[in-house]
Amino acid sequence: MRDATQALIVIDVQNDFCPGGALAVAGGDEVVPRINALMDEFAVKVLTQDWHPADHASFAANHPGAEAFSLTEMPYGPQVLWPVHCVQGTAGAAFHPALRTDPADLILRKGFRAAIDSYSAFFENDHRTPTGLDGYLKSRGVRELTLVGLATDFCVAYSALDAARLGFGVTVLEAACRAIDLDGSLARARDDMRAAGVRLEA
Ligand code: VGL
Ligand code: ZN
Repeated sequence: MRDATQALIVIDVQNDFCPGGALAVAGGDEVVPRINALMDEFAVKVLTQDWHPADHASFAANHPGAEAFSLTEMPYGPQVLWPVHCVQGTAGAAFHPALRTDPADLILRKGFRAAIDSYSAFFENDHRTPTGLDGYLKSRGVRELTLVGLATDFCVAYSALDAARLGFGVTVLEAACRAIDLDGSLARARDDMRAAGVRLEA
């Protein structure tokens, strides 16, 4: 068991990101056994949940004529338009049924404002609106984070980059992550994470 300065952050292990889901990540469900085992190693455990209203601006369906996986410009910068996914209260937004959720100390929901997406568990995509997770972790004395989950190149990477910027020591366990890999996004995310001092481990 690691000490209470170390937290496990499990990003978005939800049905819509697993095979058969609305925004399925290849092998997304394969991360579950490793994550379940890791829960016993950490004193502090946080799960995040992508949690969008049906009228969310990140959904291509809410931009007439736009294709899923195309890019648009939002007031806060470029934004990928996704298939409708992780709508609040739907089966797709639920955690993978085999994921252990009972050991979690905190379940943090993000992306619940219609006008702004939130890949990171720390800040929405304007890089300014906080989710509150930084304060939660620091007030509990956490200094080191281990990140796992979905997807490596979006919500995991954005969370890792913000966490490093906020002063946490950050490790991403890549074997317990899976990527979307849209137009080279995985290679870019790995480069960005390494450059920010994030440790990438198998
Ligand atoms: C995610 C795209 C859209 C993720 C969430 O969890 O990586 N990706 N919403
Ligand atoms: Zn989303």
